[in-house]
Amino acid sequence: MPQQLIDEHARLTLGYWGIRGLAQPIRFLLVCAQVPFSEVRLGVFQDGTLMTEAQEEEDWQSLRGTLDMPFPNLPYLIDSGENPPLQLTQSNAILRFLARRYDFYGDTESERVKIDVLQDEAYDFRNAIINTAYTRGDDYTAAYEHFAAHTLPKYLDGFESYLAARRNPLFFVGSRLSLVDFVLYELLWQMTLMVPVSISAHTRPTLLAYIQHFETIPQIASYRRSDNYITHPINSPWASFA
Ligand SMILES: N[C@@H](CCC(=O)N[C@@H](CS)C(=O)NCC(=O)O)C(=O)O
Repeated sequence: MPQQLIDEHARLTLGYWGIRGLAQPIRFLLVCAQVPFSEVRLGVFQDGTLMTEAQEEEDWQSLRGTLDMPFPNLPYLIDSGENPPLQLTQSNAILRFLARRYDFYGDTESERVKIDVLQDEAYDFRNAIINTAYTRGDDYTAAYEHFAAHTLPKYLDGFESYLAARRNPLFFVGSRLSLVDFVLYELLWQMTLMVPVSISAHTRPTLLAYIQHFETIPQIASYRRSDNYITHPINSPWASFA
């Protein structure tokens, strides 16, 4: 049985592994929207202890069979306030749905285009991170070195110069939070741990200031101190970078 974090005022339920992964930007968005949500966290027992790889797969397969969705996957979101309940998968579709509903999708068509481009750029970046983080065994060292020397600088330099050229470099689009801030903060924060020198006052000061500002947003600051906040694992516990 997966861990259930029930908020009795919630009409939304987010299902995912008990890790940050693809769900973390969705969690940040809901927290900033101040919307109550329940969570089903797979791979974790109710008391918070981790399951084995075999147990977590069994946990997911038995839940999967109960989901009424055309493409069952993790993360999923169920809105039981709709009739019939709205059920959706695909992390980016979930983010866009919530961003439209809770006003994190820009103010103009030009901003929405920028958000869409950045969301896809971020997804490419994440796939590169994941390919490295999940390279297991002896191959990890070479994969990591290649990532740190070639792949990472390409993405981080892109984001650094994009933000540095903006009038308001504390947000990726416009002058307020949009869905891409939840996605990009998560990936940039991860990089401060995976490749520590990659974002610092000397290397990429605009990205560092961006991360620091995001963490001062009151809802984010209090979420980071809460019991439900996951600091680790970022990826599956059995990944090389977890
Ligand atoms: N494109 C999908 C990818 C979803 C995905 O790969 N989910 C992983 C966890 S990060 C999973 O374990 N899915 C369950 C499965 O593959 O059966 C998304 O963005 O939501």
